[in-house]
Amino acid sequence: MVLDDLGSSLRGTLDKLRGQSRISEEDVEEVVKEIQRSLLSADVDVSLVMELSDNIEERALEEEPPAGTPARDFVLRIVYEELVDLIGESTDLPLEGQTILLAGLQGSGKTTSAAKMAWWFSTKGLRPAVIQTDTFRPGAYEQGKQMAERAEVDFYGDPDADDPVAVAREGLEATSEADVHIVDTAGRHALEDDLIAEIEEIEGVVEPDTSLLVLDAAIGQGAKDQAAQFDESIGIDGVVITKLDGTAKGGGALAAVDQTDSSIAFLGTGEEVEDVERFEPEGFISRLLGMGDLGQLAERVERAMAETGIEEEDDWDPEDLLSGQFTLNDMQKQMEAMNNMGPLDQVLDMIPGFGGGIKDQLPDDAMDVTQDRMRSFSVIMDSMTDAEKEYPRAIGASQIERIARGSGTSEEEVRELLQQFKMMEKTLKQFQGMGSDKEMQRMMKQMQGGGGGGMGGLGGGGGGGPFG
Ligand SMILES: Nc1nc2c(ncn2[C@@H]2O[C@H](COP(=O)(O)OP(=O)(O)OP(=O)(O)O)[C@@H](O)[C@H]2O)c(=O)[nH]1
Ligand SMILES: [Mg+2]
Repeated sequence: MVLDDLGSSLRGTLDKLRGQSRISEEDVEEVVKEIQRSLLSADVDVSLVMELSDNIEERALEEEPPAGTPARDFVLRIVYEELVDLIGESTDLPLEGQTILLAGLQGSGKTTSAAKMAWWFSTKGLRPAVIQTDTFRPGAYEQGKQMAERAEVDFYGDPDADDPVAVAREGLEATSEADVHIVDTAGRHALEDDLIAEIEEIEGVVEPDTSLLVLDAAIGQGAKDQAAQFDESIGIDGVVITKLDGTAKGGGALAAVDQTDSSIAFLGTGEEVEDVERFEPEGFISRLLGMGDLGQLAERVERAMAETGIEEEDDWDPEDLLSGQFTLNDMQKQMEAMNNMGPLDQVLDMIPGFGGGIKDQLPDDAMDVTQDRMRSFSVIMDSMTDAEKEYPRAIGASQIERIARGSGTSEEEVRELLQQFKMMEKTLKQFQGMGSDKEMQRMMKQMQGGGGGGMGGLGGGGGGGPFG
């Protein structure tokens, strides 16, 4: 995937900041250098890299982190925001009738992408048609026809024609019953005047709603000039990056996005018509930075808060689980909210730093709170004082008796709740401990070499969704 390497190296650098509350100039420099290295090795345009890193450096040094925000999170957010700013939203393609024109050099993947996109629109309930205007390359008609058949979409082409503009005109008429028209064009080895002239003419006849530039993921610094040329002649609204299933990172295409002030529409990830993804910047960058799926997390938290009536100012955040101030009060809120968010192990997946199987090391029963138990826990906590919820460790036998009586439950159930609380607290503490590099390395070593020695208390396997 694009920029995948950036994720791992950058994550390593950022993890060094874990546990620090202030960030030094040297730290910022190191992070910025790492970002530069990664982006450059992913073929991202040099001037673009410089601009991006300047912005990150400036903001990291000048902006004041919100109170209580760890340095790592603060920098992570800046890096994230700057990348979102650079890459932007996915190219707007409404799910309705429209005409899309594909442009690009020879072999960039236009014909394949035309069929893929047609297939994609057909999965959305629309009726697409592919129009093959490539009269330049022998075999183009046959290839386009076969791809369209595989995608099970309408197709128009003329194997004997030699005027692409006429084919485009006839194609639109012949496929007038289709909703979405995708017009494929011929490519050339390099940017040549006749290619530009031809596509300008086709554009004039087709009058596309959207013109997409198709780029091979392996494209390097040449992307910028190509994008500028096509943008000048027909106007580029978005980019399709193909062959991301190969080794190339696709970073070069970002220059085209920047140059045309456009965005990425689709990613091609294979030779079959189904090997296509709509580009999603948030999930993409979140994964890239090892931040879990930020967009999805924000959405879920929002929904959960709406459903449980937790007010915004309560500021409930799954990351509180790792903040060290875990109280019964939190547990009550969190359990309610999580109940609406789905299984705890899924929620943990979305917390930065919790991916990569770390949460699989949680003991099964730490997460094992069934719906029924949660309900009874909630009733029990309603009979506790605020002080008791803040300092559950101070709850003694006489209070247990009172709480059981007040909530109509048994003392055993109250003890069970306190037990559960301790277990969650302990587990979370363990993960907070992993924050420091040394501690993490020590645990990793034990896990790898020691036959599970040091981690002996922790069972493997995530365990089924306890809250679901
Ligand atoms: N692995 C992989 N191969 C792809 C992808 N997209 C296209 N290809 C392959 O790349 C080659 C060129 O793709 P085409 O779709 O023919 O490219 P084009 O831009 O139409 O080429 P011209 O019509 O000659 O300009 C073909 O062999 C495709 O199978 C992709 O996402 N992944
Ligand atoms: Mg083609």
